[in-house]
Amino acid sequence: MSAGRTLRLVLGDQLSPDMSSLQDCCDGDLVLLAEVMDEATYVRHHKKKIAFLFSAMRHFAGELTGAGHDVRYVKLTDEGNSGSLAGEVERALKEDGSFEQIVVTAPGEYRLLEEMQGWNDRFDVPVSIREDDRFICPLDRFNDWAEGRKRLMMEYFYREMRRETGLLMDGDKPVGGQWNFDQDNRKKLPEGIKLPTRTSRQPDDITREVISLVEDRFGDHFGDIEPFNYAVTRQTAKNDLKFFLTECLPCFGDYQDAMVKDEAFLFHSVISMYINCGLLDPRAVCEAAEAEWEAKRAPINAVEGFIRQILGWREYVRGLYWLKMPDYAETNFLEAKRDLPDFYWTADTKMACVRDAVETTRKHAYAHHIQRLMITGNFSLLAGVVPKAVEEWYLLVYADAYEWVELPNTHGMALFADGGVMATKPYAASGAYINRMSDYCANCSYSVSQKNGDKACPFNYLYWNFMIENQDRLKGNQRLSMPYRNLSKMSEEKVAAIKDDSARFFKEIGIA
Ligand code: FAD
Ligand code: DLZ
Ligand code: SF4
Repeated sequence: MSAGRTLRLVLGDQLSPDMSSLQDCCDGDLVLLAEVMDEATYVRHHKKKIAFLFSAMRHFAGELTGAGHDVRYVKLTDEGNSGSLAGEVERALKEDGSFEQIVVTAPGEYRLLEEMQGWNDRFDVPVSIREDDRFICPLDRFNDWAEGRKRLMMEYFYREMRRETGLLMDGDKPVGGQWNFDQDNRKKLPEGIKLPTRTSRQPDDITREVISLVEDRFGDHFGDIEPFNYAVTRQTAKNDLKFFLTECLPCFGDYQDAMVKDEAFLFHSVISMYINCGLLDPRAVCEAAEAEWEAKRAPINAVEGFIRQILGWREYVRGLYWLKMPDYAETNFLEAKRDLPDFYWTADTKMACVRDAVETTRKHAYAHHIQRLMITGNFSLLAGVVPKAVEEWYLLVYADAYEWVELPNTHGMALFADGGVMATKPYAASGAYINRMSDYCANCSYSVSQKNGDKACPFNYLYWNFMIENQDRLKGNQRLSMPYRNLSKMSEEKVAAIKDDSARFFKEIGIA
């Protein structure tokens, strides 16, 4: 039996023509997309993130219309725009009273799901919220996997996903004889190595119009809007993936953790914003990478490393988010309470590594994983910045950020605010790690080899200050037995110097 005429709401990160809310779309149905102030400002998103999404939404509306769908597209500046998604659903229902149901694919953020769950009471027609089927692992499957496990280790989840999808499998064995080639993937970038040349593209008229709109309405948000170089259509996103597969994937594994001043992208794919908004399909991306290995165009450490990020980490954090929310966001295991330093917005800091990570973020609404985890994330962890402030920063500065993926990565992986649900120990590191993986320290005002004093690299004393401040909470962690043994051997003078340097530094940066 037909459900009758249907209003189908599509969100800005749901730009996939085959997803659950559109699968049974038929003649007479209306697809609604709306640019609304509520979504553009619930956090003050980076200008480039808003421009990217609005332009991709407008192009997607064109794609749907071209495929024969009836589309109602509400621009931010349209007269009568109510400013909210619920308001736009309400307006569409009022203007045409013949809809018999509303269908939507579940959003990627808990706050919006909660709101939508109340829509059945708000509207006169039933609202059906369908599972987001653009992931490889359905949520029920993740929950089954998690059920009864003491520890939710990504690595074991990933192996099950490999078995279930057959990706990089030879029968029931992993190809190459190992599940994980991470130990091969920690090389510093050698001098003189040629980096892939990324060409720039000219924004089309739609993107130009959106850029003006964003400058006009969101001009005081963080970030540079131009140059604007991201793909905003499915085809151009596929072109970017192709560029990655041919030009970057062979070296992706080796230099996955490397950092270089003024080189934002290195051998990374820069496709997270496309997968997360629906322009690329995660399974198709993994299969395309696997084909590169099969054709002997890319080595196993690169292809396995890349597929693990998507089939493993991406699916894992999504499952974990929905399993643990809403309580997950409220924990603060380390009782961190300092403010987020101003330099997260201004990049005005003498720390060359932090300055580069923030500048990259400001320019591109992008930074690669190790910058996010081991520079800005590590700094916030060591400095004890309150998780909510750090999470808001990550959610608004990156073009790929939605809470389902941002929160576990920030709250769990970077800040250890979940007390070890995601990571077995905090990713705390001193300047030595950053020096090993980057060229930052050679051009820094601080000295990475000095441990104390006002010339010393702040990461060095902040690392030990972190261990001291969190001794009661972390001493029992087996994986931290070595640093705590070392701490116990430190002289009182050394411990006092660490505390003094840290206190002075916190004062200097305004977060004492
Ligand atoms: P590549 O390095 O080329 O990796 C390939 C793909 O793997 C990515 O496009 C992405 O889809 C996936 N991937 C890699 N690592 C992760 C991960 N840890 N979790 C989920 N997917 C992953 N990623 C987001 O998509 N959105 C976020 O809001 C986000 N916030 C983060 C916050 C912190 C503190 C940290 C440490 C990581 C965060 N990540 C986030 C994960 C990762 O940093 C980005 O996915 C990656 O940097 C995107 O760049 P890329 O496309 O060039 O990725
Ligand atoms: C991020 C975002 C922005 C900036 N603007 C819109 C918008 O105007 N309309 C819309 O439908 N979606 C937008 N989004 C994406 C939503 O915030 C996203 O769908 C939810 O956070 C759930 O993941
Ligand atoms: Fe960063 Fe310290 Fe190196 Fe400076 S010396 S770049 S602060 S790790």
